[in-house]
Amino acid sequence: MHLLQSQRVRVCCMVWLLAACSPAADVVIDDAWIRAAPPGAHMLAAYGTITNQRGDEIVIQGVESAQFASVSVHESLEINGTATMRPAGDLRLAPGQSIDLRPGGLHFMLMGPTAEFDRTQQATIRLLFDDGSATEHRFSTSDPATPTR
Ligand SMILES: [Cu+2]
Repeated sequence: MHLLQSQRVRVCCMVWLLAACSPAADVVIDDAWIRAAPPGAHMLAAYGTITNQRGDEIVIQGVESAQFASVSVHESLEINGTATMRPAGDLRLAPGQSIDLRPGGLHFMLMGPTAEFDRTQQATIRLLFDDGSATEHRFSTSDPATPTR
């Protein structure tokens, strides 16, 4: 009896852990890239297509990376002919929805590399959701001279 009970507890824990981990596999960023910047650059921008493959809405409330002092979601816009950007706030994605982060629009602003960030490097960026979960995504650096970008 005692053994059975402890086994049941363990199974419950595993199910709970799996449930807590599930968002990781269900939020994907395709074509994740960082625009290459000159050595010593203080700010870099990351782009890609975020897709919510979960059955529920997701709300991205924050973004972070151990490789940068701060990461935020920005939106580029033009005001009176001047290019500027502002914080974009929370990103909400309905089930199945994708949003594009691309030059001239939404982007992740990477500020203050914690170590020299060169043009061959990759960055790991974490998305933080309103339910307390997080997903990790790899971004490769791409030279702006690349024709497709
Ligand atoms: Cu920005």
